[in-house]
Amino acid sequence: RLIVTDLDGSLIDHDTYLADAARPALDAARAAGVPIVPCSSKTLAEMRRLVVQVDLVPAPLIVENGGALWFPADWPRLPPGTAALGDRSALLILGADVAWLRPRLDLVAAATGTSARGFSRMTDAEVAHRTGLTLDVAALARKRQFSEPFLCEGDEVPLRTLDDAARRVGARVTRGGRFFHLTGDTDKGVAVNVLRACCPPGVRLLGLGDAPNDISLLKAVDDPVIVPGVAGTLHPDLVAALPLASHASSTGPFGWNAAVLDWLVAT
Ligand code: 2M8
Ligand code: MG
Ligand code: MG
Repeated sequence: RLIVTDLDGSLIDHDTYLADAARPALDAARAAGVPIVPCSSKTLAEMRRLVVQVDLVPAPLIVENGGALWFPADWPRLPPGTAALGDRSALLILGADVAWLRPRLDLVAAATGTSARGFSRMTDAEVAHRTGLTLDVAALARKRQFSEPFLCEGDEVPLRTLDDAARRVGARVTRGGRFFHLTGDTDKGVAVNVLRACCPPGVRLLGLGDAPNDISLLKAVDDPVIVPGVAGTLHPDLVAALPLASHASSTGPFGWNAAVLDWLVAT
């Protein structure tokens, strides 16, 4: 068994970025030897810090909305194409370099007549202000490698319109809790499928997520769970895309905790 989970709004609280309410389920998963694979919009730098803060057992990380799959040192099964990093960890790039993506964000903005403005045009202080992250962590969030988060302030532009324009220039747009994200031709689900292919056959995957960028993740797992958003309601796009998914009973790490404990008992 393996658990693949979104972070913000799922394992960790949308506003406080804490996982405290999920501690019982995190401990139960550790006791049962079930790895937890974080799968997020966050950068590798943010996620490596978070793994230490939440005290997760070393496991692969899916970073920047499926832009890359990272493996800790001595992970037994690496997919083909994975390259060693200096510290004995390893990285498989699935998406596009952010230097390739950034000019394409300007093309998407022009094609859709929007004000799309990415993280590279924001300071650490602005990102901290908009997210509630500390200045240090906001700096880590701006260390993008494979995606560019952006805002279209003042424009009510549908995700579909942005994604269509992005696909015409070889990229994609998805949506997290606060930002749109421009990526290469990848998503969280692509990364989950690569991970599954290098797991022992018959592995059963639980997946948890709360926002549109989690739809592909939830479609790629055996047991999908939709976590309600900040308002306590399920995102309608997720319910429509995943009619058979389970629904967590409450928002963020509280709902995550209950859903994971139930799954560990039932499977
Ligand atoms: C961004 O990601 C979240 C994911 O739901 C969002 O779109 O709201 C990213 O910039 C990520 O790196 C950052 O940690 C997060 C903080 O809220 O925002
Ligand atoms: Mg989320
Ligand atoms: Mg996320």
